[in-house]
This record gives sequence, structure tokens and C-alpha cells, in this order.
Amino acid sequence: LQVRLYRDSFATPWGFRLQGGKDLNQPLVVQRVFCNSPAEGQLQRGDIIDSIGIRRGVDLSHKQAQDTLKHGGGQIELAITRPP
Ligand code: LEU
Repeated sequence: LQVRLYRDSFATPWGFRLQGGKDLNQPLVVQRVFCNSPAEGQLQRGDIIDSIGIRRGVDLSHKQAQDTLKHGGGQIELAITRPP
């Protein structure tokens, strides 16, 4: 599943929390989605992040994933797997 998030300002949070990362030997997973955020209605708790832009999720440490999102500019494309 491809999801594109948009934000008005680079300072606006996307509105979700991540868990996991390569350094933790865990997949990158959406831990929490905040109401009234760009992520609301796009991401769900439990979504596995397969890629952030051109970067593969399995290659990213927790911090690298966070930094990639923070510095993603006004829009970001995520490939996700949504568990049933
Ligand atoms: N908490 C950040 C935000 O809402 C996302 C995090 C995964 C870097 O923008």
C-alpha cells in the first residue's frame, strides 16, 4: 500500500509515532497515530513501514527513520504493509 502524507509547513508533525528499526532488529512499525494530523486516516497503528521515499525500511535504524521523516519536506511517500 502506498501512502502519501502532506503537511503545510516543515515544522508540522506528521502525527505518528514509530517503533522498531534495524538497530533494534525489529521492523519499523507505526505505534500511534494522532488525531487531526496529516497521518490521521492515512496510517494506522500496526502498519509496517516498508519504505520511506526511496529508502527501504529494513535499512534504517530507528533514528535514521525518524530523521528521514523529519527532513522529508512537505510531502512524503510511504510504502506500508497493513496487517489484517
Ligand atoms: N513524531 C514525528 C511526527 O509526528 C514522526 C516521527 C516518526 C519522526 O512528525
